Amino acid sequence: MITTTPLSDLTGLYARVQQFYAQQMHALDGGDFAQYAATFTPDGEFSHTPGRPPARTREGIAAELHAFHEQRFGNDPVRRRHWFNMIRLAPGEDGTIRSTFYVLVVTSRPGVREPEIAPSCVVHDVLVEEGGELFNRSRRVDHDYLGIG
Ligand code: SDN
Repeated sequence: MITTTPLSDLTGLYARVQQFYAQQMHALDGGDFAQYAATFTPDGEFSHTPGRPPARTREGIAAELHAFHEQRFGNDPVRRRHWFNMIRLAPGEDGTIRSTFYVLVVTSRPGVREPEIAPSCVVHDVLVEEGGELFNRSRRVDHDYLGIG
């Protein structure tokens, strides 16, 4: 069964979450890993690829992203864009917000017109509001091609 929170209760939060995600992913796709990590709580946890240990704390998350990009792409001049869609919010009794959504990662290279579209993922976020701002307490990325999620 599909249950929905009344739209009037969700519209403001939905717009805020979308704006939060846009700022967060512009930071990531722009290569500013420290700014991306700062969108997590100080003790935040981030798992983006099954098999890699989850990164913890802002310093740990930024370091993991530097290491991953270095290992995966080295000097390959890729432009990556993470496209979020189908965001489903479930505000909890405890004040946290569970957010589940789809992601396609689009990778382009200079001079190559057709981008690569992979992986296709489902992301499970726990968001919290602190001092009027949203933060990720955790993020787990499941990859469709691995049959998880
Ligand atoms: O931050 C994300 C990510 C992400 O950082 C990813 C990374 O590589 C670094 C939010 C939502 C989704 C993602 C998905 C990925 C994919 C992952 C692995 C890959 O590109 O192969």
